[in-house]
Amino acid sequence: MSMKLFYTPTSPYARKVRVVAIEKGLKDKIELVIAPPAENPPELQKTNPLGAVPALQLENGESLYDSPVICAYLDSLSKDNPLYPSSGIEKFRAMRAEALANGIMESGVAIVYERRRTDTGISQKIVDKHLKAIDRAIPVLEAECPAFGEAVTIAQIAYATALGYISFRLPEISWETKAPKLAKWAETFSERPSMKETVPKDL
Ligand SMILES: N[C@@H](CCC(=O)N[C@@H](CS)C(=O)NCC(=O)O)C(=O)O
Repeated sequence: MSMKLFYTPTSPYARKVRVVAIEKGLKDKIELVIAPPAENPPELQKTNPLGAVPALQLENGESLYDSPVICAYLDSLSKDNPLYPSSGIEKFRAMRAEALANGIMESGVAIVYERRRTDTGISQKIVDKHLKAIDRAIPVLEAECPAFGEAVTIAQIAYATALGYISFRLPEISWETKAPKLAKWAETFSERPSMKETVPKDL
């Protein structure tokens, strides 16, 4: 029995996990199962009571969520290509980077959900709040990216998948024009097989 990853092809959190799995050489150990949360798939809800993707079912039937927990677990499975520094302030900087990327994803997803609402009108106040958060986060990534080394890290994977989601769903934000160094780095990073294999697409 292999591990099972419940995911959707558009979830940026799930993409982060899938990129981690590929970069760690664990792809063949994980069965990918599409589980759109809106359809209330019982297997997903059994694996993650919150009903959100990504959720990972381990070989012993135990489950792990949410995405930072899954990424850290997958990283721990092999010593090759370590993605998280093991100690010191570096470890917490990596966790902070992942939190920042997750926040960008949350704001992006919130804007998309808000715009799709049909029950009441769109709350421009909510949309603006999330747009501003993304606007404040992008310069932080722009300032950090020149220090990225050759080795792939969780910060790079998290940033690349967060930015990929914004480009996919909210291209009008046009973060690339506001952060040229980041745009160049992201373009190069997007050539990695792990990124190419996980490009978001609607079902
Ligand atoms: N903090 C979670 C967020 C996961 C999340 O919000 N996933 C979205 C899809 S992009 C989802 O499943 N939403 C549906 C729901 O929560 O019911 C993580 O990092 O994994």
